[in-house]
Amino acid sequence: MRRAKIGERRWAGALTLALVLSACAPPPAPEGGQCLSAAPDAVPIPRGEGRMGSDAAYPEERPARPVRSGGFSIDALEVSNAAFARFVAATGYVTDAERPQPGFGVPGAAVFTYPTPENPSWWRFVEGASWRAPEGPGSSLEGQEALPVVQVSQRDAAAYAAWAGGRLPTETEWEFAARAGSTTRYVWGDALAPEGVLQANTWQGPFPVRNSGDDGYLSRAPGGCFPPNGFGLFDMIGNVWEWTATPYDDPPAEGEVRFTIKGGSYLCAENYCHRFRASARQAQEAGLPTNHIGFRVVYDEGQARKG
Ligand SMILES: [Ca+2]
Repeated sequence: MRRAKIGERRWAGALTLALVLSACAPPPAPEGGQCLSAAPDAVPIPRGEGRMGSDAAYPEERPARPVRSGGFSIDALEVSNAAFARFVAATGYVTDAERPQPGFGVPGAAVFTYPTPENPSWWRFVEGASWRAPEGPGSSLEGQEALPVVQVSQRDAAAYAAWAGGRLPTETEWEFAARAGSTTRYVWGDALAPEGVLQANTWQGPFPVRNSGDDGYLSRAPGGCFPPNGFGLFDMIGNVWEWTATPYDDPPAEGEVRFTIKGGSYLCAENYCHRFRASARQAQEAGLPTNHIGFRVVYDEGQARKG
């Protein structure tokens, strides 16, 4: 009974976000559009000192502070549908979205939907949505093997990571890897679209009513379609948010544990969720899968990627 109430509350929160709109001109379209044809090996991240957080962005990113991290390897790409399918085939794992959802009593997950005057929310619970059908019944993974897996809970992501021989990154590890030593506003520089070229899969146009797709994608993109960061990691920024192992609330809040997600997604726009930056962070309830959150895996020294 208590679980149902938690579920109702979390969904009510997700579904009643207010619309915040402002006018902004999208940057010019990128050129090329070359994507990787195969997933690279995990990338070793050297130990070192860096910065974390920001005093010049959202309050939750404060304070800017020095950190030491590195000494692990991290997937060069977000975990793909093909990789997650191998995990499920090998283990028989059943994801949280494939089980009855708290407050609803049926399997399903949150799906982004363009708002209408009748329904101004952009997150809707869709019965039957899961990693196999990210947008719900009628959607599938056909032709989407290289796209990042979504509709996975934090538990699902951690289970995959363990099977793959690693674990989810902490927030510090993730941000250290994403920055790759950069100190600029974005990991690629101070301009969102240097020389007119967009550097990540985000949203162009006024969110949530119109996505111009100027970056080439209206939704998720295959891994590795945008330039890598200084460590050779792709899509740390944008495409899908990424689960970490770091709880968001300190001390823990009442109710379901919320974890920190990083990097922003294809739904982050200049006028809303300006979180396509390494220090940006957001809270996500551990058991709430959506179609804009995925993950990648880190491997400690001596561990090798499996699967
Ligand atoms: Ca990402």
